[in-house]
Amino acid sequence: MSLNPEKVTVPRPELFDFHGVWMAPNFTDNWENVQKFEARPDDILIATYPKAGTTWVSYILDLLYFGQTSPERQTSIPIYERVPFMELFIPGKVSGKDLADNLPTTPRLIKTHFPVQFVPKTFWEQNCRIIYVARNGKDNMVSYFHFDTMNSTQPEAGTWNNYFQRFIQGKMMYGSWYDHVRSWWKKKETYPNLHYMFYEDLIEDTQQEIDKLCSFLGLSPSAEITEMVVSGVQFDKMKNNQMANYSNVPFMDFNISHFMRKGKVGDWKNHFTVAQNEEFDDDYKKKMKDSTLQFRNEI
Ligand code: PPS
Repeated sequence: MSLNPEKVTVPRPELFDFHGVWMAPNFTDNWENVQKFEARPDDILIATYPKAGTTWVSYILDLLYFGQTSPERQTSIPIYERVPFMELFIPGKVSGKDLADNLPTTPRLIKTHFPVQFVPKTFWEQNCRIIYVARNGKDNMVSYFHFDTMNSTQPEAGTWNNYFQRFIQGKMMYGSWYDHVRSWWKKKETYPNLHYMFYEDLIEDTQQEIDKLCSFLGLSPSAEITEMVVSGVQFDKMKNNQMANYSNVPFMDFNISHFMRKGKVGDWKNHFTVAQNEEFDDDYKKKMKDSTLQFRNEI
């Protein structure tokens, strides 16, 4: 039985060079409006390269802010409506920007995959808090590959070998992972309201990462609430939670792969050949040599 029975397959988009970043129309067609987004000082932007843990952190924030005050939200509003995807523009659907504009909550939680240079300027002007989540490149690539196989709004994934090369070349939707994680990391030097966190740390010690998030956000939840959040965002809970697992999104074919797929660090070992691993490591050293950013490919 299909988990998302009203599945719709749309023609796969082609990537094109958009201000120096590989993108596709669903994320650029509303560019002018998105750039004019009017951020409020209490807006919180969750920024990631795709497949780095966006949904996980979005759900953590949603529970921290609204888990107690709006319990009905937990059973009736999918995460992608609670935390709109700012630049998403699918003809015939409400745009991410409009959803974000009309969010009734305070704060408004907003998702983006934009590289740092694409973020609308009001977020900086309003000194909004921004949370960036990064994931090690190997697992990020594997997760993205499976996502592209099952999501017809993404470019065709093709073979794993081909995908591996494309990732290294940065010819992915939202461009180079290397540029993305590095330039957001650099931004931290000049923009203190940016909390940079890692998927691997969240896996290793979810509670500790939530504590750090709370301290960044100026929240002091009771031990009971923290426990409720930690338990509510465990992988299996989210995988079985229809409001968090994307099972009602028509463009995703769960017969191919699930959105909540494995949720692990080190799954790349089941995909990378020895030669690919060497190639990745050699190339990584060159590309990342000037950055102080450190990733863990295993924990
Ligand atoms: S997206 O489409 O860019 O918004 O995807 P994103 O949410 O950033 O990333 C999806 C990957 O995150 C994993 N995930 C989790 N891992 C552990 N615990 C929890 N709670 C969790 N929630 C989401 C999800 O399974 C995807 O990773 P993979 O490796 O494909 O399983």
